Amino acid sequence: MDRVDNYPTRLDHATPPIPRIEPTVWGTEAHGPLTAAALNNFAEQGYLIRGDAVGDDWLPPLHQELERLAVDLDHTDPRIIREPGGTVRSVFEPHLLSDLVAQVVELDTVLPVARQLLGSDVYIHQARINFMPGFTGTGFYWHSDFETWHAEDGMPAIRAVSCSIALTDNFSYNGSLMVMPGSHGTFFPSVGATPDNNFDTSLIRQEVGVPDQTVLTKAADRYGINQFTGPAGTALWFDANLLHGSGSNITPFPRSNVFLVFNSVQNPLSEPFAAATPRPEFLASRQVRALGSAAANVD
Ligand code: 6CS
Ligand code: FE
Repeated sequence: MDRVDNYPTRLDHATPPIPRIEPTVWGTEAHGPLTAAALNNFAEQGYLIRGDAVGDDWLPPLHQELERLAVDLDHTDPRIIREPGGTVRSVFEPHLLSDLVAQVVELDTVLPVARQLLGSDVYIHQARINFMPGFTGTGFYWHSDFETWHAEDGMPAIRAVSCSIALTDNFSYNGSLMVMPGSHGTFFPSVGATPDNNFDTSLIRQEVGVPDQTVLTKAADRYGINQFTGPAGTALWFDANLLHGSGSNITPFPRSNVFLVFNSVQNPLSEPFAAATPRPEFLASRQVRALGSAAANVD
């Protein structure tokens, strides 16, 4: 039986933007800590910022864990992504490599928010630490995460959310994340087939699957651009399909964040929609195990 692809992308010709089919918010005020006003704001903007996702007391041990991971991991481990100059850019699966990061996933300030937004039990689709080191941290070009997760990982629907927790102060000038508020309501197909083993390069510099400059110009005119800044411990929650990116960091101040991507257990990965082979488990988990003890109080 041919499956339905609601978001065809990476074709050999340009196709028009596709209005989003799924809701952005699946749960209600009764299902978690976010108020109806916060949920409405997330539905409209595609993101929200919550202070104190991790308390100040968590930050020193988390920093030590980050340093340990960057040093302890075998330098050939594929989960370590390095900047062109050799400094560590990202480490994937930190929640499996560090008990402390695993505890962050299940904090009352984290897991219940993911369940409420996605209206179901959730699991970690992908987790990473982005180090964005001082002076050498290079940015991430504009993109929708869902475009990659749909094309290369086989994520069927837009029912996933990212939680980016600042582990260092995120200033406007040290490579902070930029978002186009409201852009999550439209899927922007890209042109060009996925090369084999695309992730060998896309995690350093994504070139395939990104909107072209005409689309980005129209999107920026329509939605504007907001920057995520905040003290260490602040969380940025953003919808899987929100256009975002970040500049490089030429300041002495690192911008380290831990990214936790929650996917609904109702939205398990299937075969890639626009790639020859699925990406490895550390980039896109196919082990759908509902997080936390109590089953979510949502249907
Ligand atoms: O390819 C991915 O899954 C990752 N790439 C980017 C630029 N953001 C989302 C995700 O972590
Ligand atoms: Fe991204």
